[in-house]
Parts: sequence; structure tokens; C-alpha cells
Amino acid sequence: MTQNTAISSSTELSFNDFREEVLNDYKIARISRECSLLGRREVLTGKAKFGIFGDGKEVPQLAMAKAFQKGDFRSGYYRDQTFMMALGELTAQQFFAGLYGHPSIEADPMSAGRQMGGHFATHSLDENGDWKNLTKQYNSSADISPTAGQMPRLLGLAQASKIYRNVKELENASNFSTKGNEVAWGTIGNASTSEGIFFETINAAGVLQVPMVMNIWDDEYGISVHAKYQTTKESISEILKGFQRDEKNNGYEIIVVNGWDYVQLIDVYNRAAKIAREEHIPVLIHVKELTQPQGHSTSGSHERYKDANRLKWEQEFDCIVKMRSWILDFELEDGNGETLKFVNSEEELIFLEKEAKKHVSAAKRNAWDAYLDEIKDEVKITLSLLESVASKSSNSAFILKLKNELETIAEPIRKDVLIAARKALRYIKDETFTEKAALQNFIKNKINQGFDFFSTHLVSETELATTNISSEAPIYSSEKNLVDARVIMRDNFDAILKKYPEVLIFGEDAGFIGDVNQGLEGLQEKYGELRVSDTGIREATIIGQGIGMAMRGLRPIAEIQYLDYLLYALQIMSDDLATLRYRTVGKQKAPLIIRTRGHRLEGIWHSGSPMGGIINNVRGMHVLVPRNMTKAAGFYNTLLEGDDPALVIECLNGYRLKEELPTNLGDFKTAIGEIEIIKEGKDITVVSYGSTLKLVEEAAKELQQVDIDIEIIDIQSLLPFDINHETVKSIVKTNRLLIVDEDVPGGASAYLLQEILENQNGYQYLDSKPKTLTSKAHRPAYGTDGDYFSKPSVEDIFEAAYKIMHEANPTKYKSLY
Ligand SMILES: Cc1ncc(C[n+]2csc(CCOP(=O)(O)OP(=O)(O)O)c2C)c(N)n1
Ligand SMILES: [Mg+2]
Repeated sequence: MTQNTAISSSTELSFNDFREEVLNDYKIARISRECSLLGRREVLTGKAKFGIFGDGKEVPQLAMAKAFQKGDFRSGYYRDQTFMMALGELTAQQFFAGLYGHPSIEADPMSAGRQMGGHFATHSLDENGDWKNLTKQYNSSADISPTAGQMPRLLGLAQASKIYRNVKELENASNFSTKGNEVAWGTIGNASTSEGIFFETINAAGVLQVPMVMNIWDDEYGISVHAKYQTTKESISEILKGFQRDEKNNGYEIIVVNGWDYVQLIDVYNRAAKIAREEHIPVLIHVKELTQPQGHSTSGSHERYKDANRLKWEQEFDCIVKMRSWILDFELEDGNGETLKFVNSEEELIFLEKEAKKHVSAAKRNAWDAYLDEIKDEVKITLSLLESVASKSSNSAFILKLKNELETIAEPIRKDVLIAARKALRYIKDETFTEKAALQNFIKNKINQGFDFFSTHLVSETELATTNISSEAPIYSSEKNLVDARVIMRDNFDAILKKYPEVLIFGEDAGFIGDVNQGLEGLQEKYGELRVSDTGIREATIIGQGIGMAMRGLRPIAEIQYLDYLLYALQIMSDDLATLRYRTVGKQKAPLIIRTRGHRLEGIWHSGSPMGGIINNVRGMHVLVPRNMTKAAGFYNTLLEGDDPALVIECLNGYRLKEELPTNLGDFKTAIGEIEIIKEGKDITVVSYGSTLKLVEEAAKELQQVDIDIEIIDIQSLLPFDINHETVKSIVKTNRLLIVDEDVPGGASAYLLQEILENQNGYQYLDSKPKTLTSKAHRPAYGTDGDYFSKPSVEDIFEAAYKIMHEANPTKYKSLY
């Protein structure tokens, strides 16, 4: 009988303990449900902006929480409030604080109001940004909203256990793992399994054989769209059957269970955890027959798309309703012939339900009061400031009107406060009295506070922030040792792998052959298949592996074979990696290094440099564009001493050029956010980066012959750009600016213009119109001629510089055309 299975698998609890556990579970489910019901009301009455809740998914989450151990990681989505509550990682009050968007990490530990409710996270880092002991706590990687966006990272979270179990040098990484026994648990809705990255993750985890338990919460819908439009055969477990392991082949353990069957669920989850934890075999649990009692979210009502039969079925099969009747019906005969029951009468459950209701309603009130009290204080201060400036101002009538308007807002927010204060300031702009300063200071403080609330922790603000790390020059032996530049890369990676046992390098062709350009030649043989490895062709999950492993204390270097193929990974870089620190207000980090190579080959998909697109999508990461391999290697050495995620773009045409081999491999460093003047000059400041610099240097020689002396700046680092504002100093000298970029018009060059002219105030030193020289507005055509006509050439650079000088001095520099 299933009931007996549950009891025996509950590690020989006495019946009373078991009873207590069941009733406690039921109470958590009820509390969670009440949160969903009241949460929806809060949105519909306008107190919160948007709500998406976990109603209808409570019972399987209770079972998952039981199997989830300290050290484990969750990578899930917005339905998982019950799971978080069952672990003790989310209280009802915190749930509402999140719904209201309370900008305080104490009130809303998930994201301090930065994310909408239903996006869950735990804290991996302490107040100083240092790692906590992750093996001693339950861990939830921070949720993101794009459906299936949690999948790539899940792969890495699971893979970290495999690495910790099998890489000998990491035996003592006790903050992160206990012999690799941690399971990574994914949750995803049935409809979101239609996304490509879901399938990519499933396949990769099967190949890698990592301890991942994938849970699909199946309610047959994705918003209004039924499973028949989402999934072949309307069943994800059915179509994934080929992944089932057998005697001959590795694969998955696939389990199907009904989401309302508490007893079965507990059994299934125990089994799944054991397989994943002990054997490192991925498990997929398809949890069927779940419901959405209130529909998808607060944005609509499911009566519009579910027919009466379905709605009736959902009521009957509501997992809490089912659990309730199971509790009421449960009877067991003990050894003495006595009948054991969970409750003597329904009244007991009704009492418990009322308690849950009261608990949630108080939690909601407390969360709202805590949220509003802070603002009420601000309103009070503002009203008195307005009154005091009104008493002195000749515009008092207008100011008092603003005061009255603020006073009558029943539930004011911070925006209302600042609107009133800032508008009032305009009325006294021509007046002088002491109260004016008080108002000005108040406004400035509130704007600063807003920055702290909503704009900090974009990049690391800890001692490990990479921009704090100084450069360290490469050292060369007395005999000149010129080598193919890829050798510098290889030998530096060798030094890195030796120095940091937590470093892993992986990507397409990165393992056995040592990458397509031999920058990792021989390193797999030396450091083993776990640390230097080949991956499938699957850019999004290569990044996901990196994100997940970096979140568990490893230092992955994920290789994307060519820059042009980064676009497959850009979504996950943009949505997950770049926002991680920001969306957790500095409580989680993933200092992943992404290595790729680009610029300047020939062909639409082999020579791209879509830098504008990239830098605008990955704010929160560093984007580094070294001009040669020594610079690139120096960046890796710097990044490993810091804790920011970064993308390093090596020059594809630079591996076979000669560079001198430094002796301090693994130690020399390229500073991040610093430019380098690679040629001094007095006439024009020419700003560029990466492979294009070689062309600029060539053009410089030719320009010298016509008496034009350009200064060349290698910006080296696009994000962050020139933190010490050195570029403008060059413009102070030359008074002219040319930006050479192989991105499209208005791409990275527009970004650089804004940085130099606006942020560095370069505009005031210019005697000529600033100029950007870019590629054409299309992908570069194939072949040498395709390149010549698509991207800036030496002649283009020469003529652009010459034209600037012609305009400045037409007598000396006669027009070329
Ligand atoms: C990439 C992306 N596309 C669309 C959406 C909008 N969206 C949010 S939830 C959702 C449906 C998800 O359904 P399912 O995966 O079955 O989860 P459920 O909500 O049913 O639990 C959609 C389309 C989104 N968040 N992300
Ligand atoms: Mg669904």
C-alpha cells in the first residue's frame, strides 16, 4: 500500500512524529495558498504592481523540500514559494514585502525590491561580499523571468558537484561541497520546456552525467496556451523517453507522478535525490495533473480560456484539496489493533486552516506597515519642508498646493515625495533663505538613497573588484624569445591551471585538441578531462555551466569558439550572468570568465565585431578587447584575482603573429578600465581597439609622411571604459578626435563618443567635428575584397584623418578628392 511506503520511507518515524510532519506540511501549504489568494487581492486593489503565485503547485514542493539538503542548489521559477517556505527560506511577511517591492534586504531578502515578487534567492555572500559556507545552508540561485532562463545555470550548479567529487586538488573546498554530494534541483513549467535552452540543458546534463533533478510542474497550460500547442504528444516525459538510462547506456532516470499525490511524491523525491546524490545520475520528474486555482497571474483570468469541465476538474484535483481528504481519510492499524489517525475530526483541520489565514493576514499587514512607515516618515519631513519654504517664498500658494496634493495621497510612494519636493524647488529658484538649502539637501539625499536602493551592485563593490587590481608588467629574459603568440596564451593558461586548482576551461574543441588555435595545446593531457574539456556545440549551456560553477566557488573559463557565435549565448549572459549581482543586491555572484576570439577574418559569420550589441546587453560584466595575446593573457591573470564576470575577446588574426614570451607567466596583469597610448602624436587623437589597431598603426606611418602626427589610443577595455579619464587628456593636446571601429555605425563607436565627449567633457576641447569611422551597416562580406569594402581599411583611416586636417588647414592639406 502506498501509505505504508510513505511511513517506512520516512526513516522510521514514530506515528506521532509522522502525524506532526504531515500536519505541519499541510499548514505550510495552506499558508502558501493564503499568500497567493491575498497576494492577488493586493495587486487588484492597487497596492502591488504585479503578482504571479505558486497556487496549485504546493504539494510537490513540500516533497521536494524534504529531499533537498543543505549544500544543495535550486534553480527554479516563479511558482516555488511553497518550497522556499518549507525550507524556512521565505516567510509570509517577506513574501508580501517582495510583492510590494520593499527596497530593503532585511524586509525582502530575495532582492530588496529589485525583482517582482515570486523571484527567489538565498544569500551566498556575507555583508563584505565574502562567500558564506554554502554547505551549511539551503541555496537557491536567484530566479530570472525569461522562461527556461534558469536551465543553463542549473547545468553548472550540478556539474560543480561532479568537479568537487572528482578533482583531487579541490578536496578541501569545504565552503562549497562535501565530496560532491550536492544535488542541483531545477524547476520549470510544462510550457517553458518548449524553449530551446531547456532541451539543450537536458541533453548536456545527460552527456555530462551530473547530479541534477529536473522538475516539471505540469498544469497543461502556458498562460492561455494548452499543451497541445506546446509539446509533441502533450507530454514532456513521453517525448524524452529516449533519454532513459538502460543497462547499456547512461542517461536519465525519468519518473512521472501526479502532483496531488502527497504520498507518492514523497517516495518519488526520496528516490530521485538518492539516485542523483549518490550516483550522479540526472533525474527528470514529470509532475502531472497540477492546477492554477487563480489562473496564470494577476494579468488575466483563466475563465477566458479554460472550459467548464477543465475548471471543475481543477477544483477537484487541486493538490491541497486532495491532500486534505487524504489526511481526513487516513487510517492505520497499529500492532495492538488500534486505529491511528492524523485528526479526530475535520474541526481540527478547519482550526488549522483558520490559523493559517490569520497568520498570513497579519504577515501581510506587517509587511505593508513596514513598507509604508518608511515612506510616511519621508512624507512627513517633506510636508514640513514644503511648509517652511512656503512661509518664506513669494510663491507660497503654489508650494502649498503641492503640499496639499502630497498630503491627500492615501498611499504615497517615494516618487510622490520627490515629485512634490523637486517641483517646489523650481518655485523658489530665484529666492534666498536658509530653508531652501534644507529642501535642496533633502532632494539630493533622496536621489542618492534611490541610487542605493535601485542602482548599486551592478559590478563588484567588494575588495575583490577587478578595477582595484593594478597592472603588472610582463618580464622578459635578456635573450629575446619571440614565439607565435598562441604559445603565450597556452603557457599562461598552463600557469593559471597550476596556480588555481579551481580553474576549469571548457568549450567546443577546447579539450582534446587544445582549442582551434592551440591556445590550450597539451593542457588536457596535463590537467585531466575534468579541468580542460570538450563540450557539445551548445553556446548557451556552455555559459550556463560557467555561471553555475562560478556560483559554487569554482573559477570557470568558458570558451565560445568565435565571437560571431556568442549571440547564441548572449541571452543568458544578458539575462542571467550580467544581472546576477545586481538582482541579488550583491548577495550572489558568478565571476565567470568568457573567452572568445573575434574581429577581422572574412565572411558574414566569421569576422563580426558586434560590440555595440554586446556591450549594451551585458552591463554588469566587463568587456575586454586586448590587441594582442600578452595583453589578453594579462587580462585573465587580473580577472582571476578579482570577482567580476567578464568577456575577453582575443584577436583571431593574432595567434600566429610573433610576440615575446614573458617569464612571469600567470602573474603579469593588464589593468581593467585603463587605456594605453601606443603612439604619441599631436594632431588627432585616434581611438581604437583590438585588431583594428594594426591598421591604425599602419595608417599612422603613412600619415606621418604627409606631416600628420596622430596619437593612437588603445582603449583595451570597453566595459568599463577609461576609468581614470585619460582619453580626454589626449584631446586637450590634439583638439581632434577620430574613433576607428569595425562595428556598425552607431555601435561601439557611439558608446565611445558618449563616454569621451559627455562623461569626460571632451566636447569643450574639440576644434574639429568628432568623427567615427566604422564598418558599413551590414555584416562584412566574404573574402579580402569583401573585407576591404565592408570595414575600415588603412586607406579609409588615412583619408578620414587627412580630411579632418584638411578642414582644419585647407592650404596645407589640399583636398584629396
Ligand atoms: C522567454 C519568455 N517568453 C515569454 C514569457 C512570458 N511568460 C511568462 S510565464 C509564461 C508561461 C509559462 O508557462 P509554464 O512554463 O507552463 O509555467 P506555468 O506558469 O504554467 O507554471 C509566459 C509565456 C517569458 N517570461 N519569457
Ligand atoms: Mg504550465
